[in-house]
Amino acid sequence: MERTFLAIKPDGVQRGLVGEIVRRLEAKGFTLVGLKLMKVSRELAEQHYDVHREKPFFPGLVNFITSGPVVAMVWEGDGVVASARKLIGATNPLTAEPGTIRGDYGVSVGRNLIHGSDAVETARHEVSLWFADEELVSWQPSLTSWLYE
Ligand code: DAT
Ligand code: MG
Repeated sequence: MERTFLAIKPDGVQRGLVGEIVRRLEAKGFTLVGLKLMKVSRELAEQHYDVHREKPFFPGLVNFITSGPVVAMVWEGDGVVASARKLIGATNPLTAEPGTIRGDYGVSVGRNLIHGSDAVETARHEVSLWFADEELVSWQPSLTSWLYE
């Protein structure tokens, strides 16, 4: 089963949106297999955002993600990587569609509430960067037969 890495950023935690964001993913039918609240180290932040290292917004991005607690999560489900990106919405909350997390709750690209892996390969890398194997729980929700044909 496909897995993706999602992280509620410090703005989402400070604004009390953890429950709402988790609720949306649960309600969609995805399965939570890993969850932890953490203060992100500068080293982890820089590794996580390595592809953006040369961008002008990189220092601000690293400062922001290390500025307060983050909720790191792994979610599982058929097609969860692309689908979670759709639930999250476009990078800039001002242009993100209403109905998406960023579209409903954000107004600025530097405060866009949540990270989601952008591809299956990236997800594999990010899950292993943020979680040890023993922190992930494989389980079969009893609802499965009502979610999948
Ligand atoms: P996404 O988070 O939608 O995958 P991304 O990978 O292009 O977007 O960028 C990573 C994060 O960097 C993004 O969530 C917010 C920040 N960011 C991106 N573009 C930015 C910009 N032009 N100015 C400020 N921050 C930006
Ligand atoms: Mg990205």
